[in-house]
Amino acid sequence: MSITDILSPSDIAAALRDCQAPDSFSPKKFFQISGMSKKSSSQIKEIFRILDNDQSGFIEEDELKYFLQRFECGARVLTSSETKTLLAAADHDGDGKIGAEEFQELVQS
Ligand SMILES: [Ca+2]
Repeated sequence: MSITDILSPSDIAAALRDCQAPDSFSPKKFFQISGMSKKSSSQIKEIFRILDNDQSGFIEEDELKYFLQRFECGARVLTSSETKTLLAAADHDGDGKIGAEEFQELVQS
């Protein structure tokens, strides 16, 4: 499964263009522009599996750094403040990582 099986390449490109400048990444905007917020729960779970690079069942802080590169390999890495903001937005149980359900809530909120 590749991310472009779920999202259109032009929507991904538009979402990445919107956050090209360091510290301009907004999770909510990114999920809207990329089309993710309109996907079904099972499609969002597939995206989660792609973002969970080591298949641990969670997206950890070190994986969040490379979040944009899972959408397009030439994209930039997230800054440490963007990583922390994204983690804080999703991590409701405070375990320092994002589970599949937390990710789905974040994307669909
Ligand atoms: Ca992981």
